[in-house]
Amino acid sequence: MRIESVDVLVCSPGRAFCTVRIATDDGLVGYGDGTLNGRELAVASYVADHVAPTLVGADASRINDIWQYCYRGAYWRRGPVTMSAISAIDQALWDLNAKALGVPVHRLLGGRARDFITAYPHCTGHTVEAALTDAAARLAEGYRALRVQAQVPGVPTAYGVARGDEEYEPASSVLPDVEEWDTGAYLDFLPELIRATRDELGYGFELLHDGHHRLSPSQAGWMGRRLEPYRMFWLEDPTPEEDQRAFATVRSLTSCPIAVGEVWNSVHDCQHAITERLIDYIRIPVTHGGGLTHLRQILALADVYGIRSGLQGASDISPIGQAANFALDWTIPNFGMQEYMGYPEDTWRVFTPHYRLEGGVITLDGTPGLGVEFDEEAAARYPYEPRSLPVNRLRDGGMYDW
Ligand code: CS2
Ligand code: MG
Repeated sequence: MRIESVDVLVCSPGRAFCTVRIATDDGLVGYGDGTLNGRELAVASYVADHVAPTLVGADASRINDIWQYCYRGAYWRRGPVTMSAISAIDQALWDLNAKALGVPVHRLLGGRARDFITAYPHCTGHTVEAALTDAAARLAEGYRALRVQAQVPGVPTAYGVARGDEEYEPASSVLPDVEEWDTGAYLDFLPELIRATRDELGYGFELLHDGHHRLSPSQAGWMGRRLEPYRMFWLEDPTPEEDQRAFATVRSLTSCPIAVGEVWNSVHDCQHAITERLIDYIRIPVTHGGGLTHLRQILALADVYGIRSGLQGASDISPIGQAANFALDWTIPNFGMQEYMGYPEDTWRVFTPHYRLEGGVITLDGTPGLGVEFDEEAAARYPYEPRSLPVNRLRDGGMYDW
């Protein structure tokens, strides 16, 4: 099981994905997801130009050693590009090793700790009414947890809300779109949206909302207090994530549960937030968090502090990365919730999943490996199309967090 090749395949079936393939001299192949939305080629270059040549000839069964070689062996550590690159390699190795043994990856992680994985979708609309219609339709499909977002009155384009009638996709233009942000309008609006959701649809489901890094700690505390009567499952990213200590202020002001982590990449990004119990859910996806090998460690630390998982599952995590999330969701003791945003139709012409999402729950069928097939010929029919995430400016033109 010597590594013969490490290749990167970047394609755009409906949206861009960066996939790493590792092949061994005995004919085994494993795939991993290294998609970093809008920065796909940076990860591709990191893997292809800097790491792939160093792994040829390595024993593919030594996942732990290869992880340490890629992380500890590099002087320049951490960060989204590096950790997504390491993740893609790590996922490909878990996939390959599980295929070699003829078992799903979760069996290598000790087996299932639950019968199904609870998933939440995105419910959204240009008005409160439209968002609630969407939410009601998802409840009718069987979902028992919903993320609800809607257009903020007075803010022309909002995070989580599509521009026209098409599905929402944040990276939708070649150069970054400039969006406009108004914190006051959001502070006025969100408690109304959440109140209307509970008034209209009741309390028989878990309710989530993503603030997308846009409040100060005191504003977040103010907001959390206003949401307390509506029993939120979580308020996500109330403040920018890089300031771990800011969550102490949010915590001191509200009992609303807080979910954070989709832009963290390493245990060192969240060590303080975890050990000081500043958050309730940790959202680092396998794809951006150094792979199964590293995220497992982060989730084990979180468990010691009573923090549960809420792994990011936006459309920019490929179906392979999602399956890697599920391998952990199945096996950890501290599972909380799994995001499942969904994919454009064309994505399914390249990726064939063996997981099922029905009635708001995810199940797997026992296929060896991560359980997602990647069709390289089909991928070649969808050449890479670069897309950027938007940027945010305030009304006065000053830059703001997106
Ligand atoms: C989001 C993402 O999934 C989420 O909660 O915050 O949609 C995020 O905006 C994208 O992953 C950015 O690429
Ligand atoms: Mg988010």
